[in-house]
Amino acid sequence: MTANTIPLKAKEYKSDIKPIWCPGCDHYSVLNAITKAMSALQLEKRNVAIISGIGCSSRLPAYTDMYGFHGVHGRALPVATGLAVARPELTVIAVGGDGDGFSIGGNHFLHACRRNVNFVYIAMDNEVYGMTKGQASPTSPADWDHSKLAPHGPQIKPFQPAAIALASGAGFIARAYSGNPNAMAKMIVEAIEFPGFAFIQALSHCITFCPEQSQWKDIVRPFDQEPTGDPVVAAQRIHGDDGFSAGVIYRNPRPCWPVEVLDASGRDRIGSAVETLSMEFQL
Ligand SMILES: Cc1ncc(C[n+]2csc(CCOP(=O)(O)OP(=O)(O)O)c2C)c(N)n1
Ligand SMILES: [Mg+2]
Repeated sequence: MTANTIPLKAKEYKSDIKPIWCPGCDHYSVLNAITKAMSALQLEKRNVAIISGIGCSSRLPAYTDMYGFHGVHGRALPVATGLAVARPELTVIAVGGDGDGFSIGGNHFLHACRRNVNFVYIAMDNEVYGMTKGQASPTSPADWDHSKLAPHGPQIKPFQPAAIALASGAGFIARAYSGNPNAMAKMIVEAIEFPGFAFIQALSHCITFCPEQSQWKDIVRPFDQEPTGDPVVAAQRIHGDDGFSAGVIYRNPRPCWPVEVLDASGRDRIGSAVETLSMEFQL
């Protein structure tokens, strides 16, 4: 911010497009938390890009007044990876749902954690495929029996985003709750300031297909310990929890790819990055 600039309020980071999320949907809170974080950091709108896949949650970029890309189901992370590699001066934030990020996009999640490109990923986890009318998702409880496609529940242990992020090498892992957008905004600020891939699982209640999630407001509580940089302690904390403790769990920076890793080896940063990504995505 320059000396004469009037500070931007959170609402000024929103677009004029009225969200079509259901009344009471917690995705509104995630939008509010993101714009509060932008205002707290006074980021210039032209220096922020929000990248999404497909889903109710993935509509979020349209509701902001920053650069955005509403992409293909499950592919927010490769797009965000490419952008963050090509334009390292930008603040890149990928957003999307639990279906988008952990089912069709699950493979990209593992490799984004492992690769450690400098961007933020906010997975808006409502434990359901909201947009397609309420099918079970990877994070649905095993006995969640509201979907006609799984009348006895999925009967599978839910995907554990924080544990999988840790095992895959993510350096910043947090769990936020939409019922507390101020705490979520603070976590987003910390995630943006973290040098590397930063993952936030944002518990975001789906009022339409999972009305029982309204109980989360009585269940979610803060982690009773500060973030750790020790992966063993983090694993114990994650596995010893029922998935409803919120806060930054793990913080352990390591060299970002490609800026620090490839520069250190004296290779051309963009050229090498494009070459490696092309091989991986078979371009
Ligand atoms: C390749 C492809 N497969 C399937 C779909 C159908 N589809 C659209 S959104 C969606 C799931 C959305 O769930 P989630 O990512 O959890 O977001 P939410 O709507 O719950 O916020 C699916 C399966 C699609 N659009 N594209
Ligand atoms: Mg969902």
